[in-house]
Amino acid sequence: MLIKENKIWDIPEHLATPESDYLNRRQLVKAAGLAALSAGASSLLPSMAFAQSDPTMDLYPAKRNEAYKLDRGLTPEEINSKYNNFYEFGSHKQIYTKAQDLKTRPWEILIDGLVEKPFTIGFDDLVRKVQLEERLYRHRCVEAWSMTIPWTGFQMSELVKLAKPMSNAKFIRMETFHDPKMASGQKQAWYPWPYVECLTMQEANNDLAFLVTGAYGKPAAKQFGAPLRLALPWKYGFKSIKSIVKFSFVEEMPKSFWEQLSGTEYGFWANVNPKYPHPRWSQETERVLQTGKRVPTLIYNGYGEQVASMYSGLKGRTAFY
Ligand SMILES: Nc1nc2c(c(=O)[nH]1)N[C@H]1C(S)=C(S)[C@@H](COP(=O)(O)O)O[C@H]1N2
Ligand SMILES: [Mo]
Repeated sequence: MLIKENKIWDIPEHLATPESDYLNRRQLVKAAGLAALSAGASSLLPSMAFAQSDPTMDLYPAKRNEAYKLDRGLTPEEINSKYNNFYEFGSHKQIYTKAQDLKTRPWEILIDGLVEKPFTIGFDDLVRKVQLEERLYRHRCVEAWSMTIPWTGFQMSELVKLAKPMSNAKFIRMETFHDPKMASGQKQAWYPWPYVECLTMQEANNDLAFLVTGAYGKPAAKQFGAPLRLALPWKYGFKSIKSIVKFSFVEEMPKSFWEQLSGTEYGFWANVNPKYPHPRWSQETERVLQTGKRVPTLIYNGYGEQVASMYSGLKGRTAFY
């Protein structure tokens, strides 16, 4: 969480290049196949071996939804896959090796609380009940670094529809698996496991709220929070909970994992805003992974048009920490 004080640069020319120039999808898929063939090569990504035997492989690559555009290049897969936050496997950034211990099948998801009828659904059934698409999203961690990712997944509103919530449901509380034998980070008893995150019903039904099943044109690598994680690009990254096993529809505002640890630093809303510093560092700029550059941070991470109206009733800092 150490932040270096750097000069604010303008967005360099090469970052404004359309992402299509950065990543030709066909080439990428071909490269992935070649890398998998040359097994043993140190450059082989752990995600690739996994993807070969994945039961949902036939669903990839999903069609890209062109409505979701980036203002900067895509972060290369080998950078994204080796710089992650996934505290269940440790509190450093190089957890991709440990994260390979995550067992992603069978994967049962419980939908309960204020719904017509609680139920459990296997991930492989769920993924075939929804419409998968690819979206290019920005991601802004509260630690002031950022990246861009080609996620594959489905709109969270589809899951809400399947759940059939009752009219008194106001929030959705989500939970990550809890298995300290598999995930050694969960042996650290001072953390309030399991990881919990929450949204209002209105936020969950916003078009931008995206449940992720894949990345880079194939099923999600374990370190990305396979087989099902959230992507909320207008909020700080910690809201985008990984490896979800439970969605509970509730009436009272739940407390998240990070809020339990430090409520003044990681509040319920956690909407990106450069004007409101984290109590221990500025949020005015962000380090763009791989580029070595800092760029100005945008309010709602640049997604204000789609989300700002949801927060018109909240005053000042409240909506941001
Ligand atoms: N279950 C769980 N979900 C999590 C985290 C975590 O430690 N555990 N870290 C969060 C944080 S702080 C960030 S920035 C993103 C990181 O996602 P990435 O590793 O795919 O970049 O996941 C979020 N979701
Ligand atoms: Mo984060």
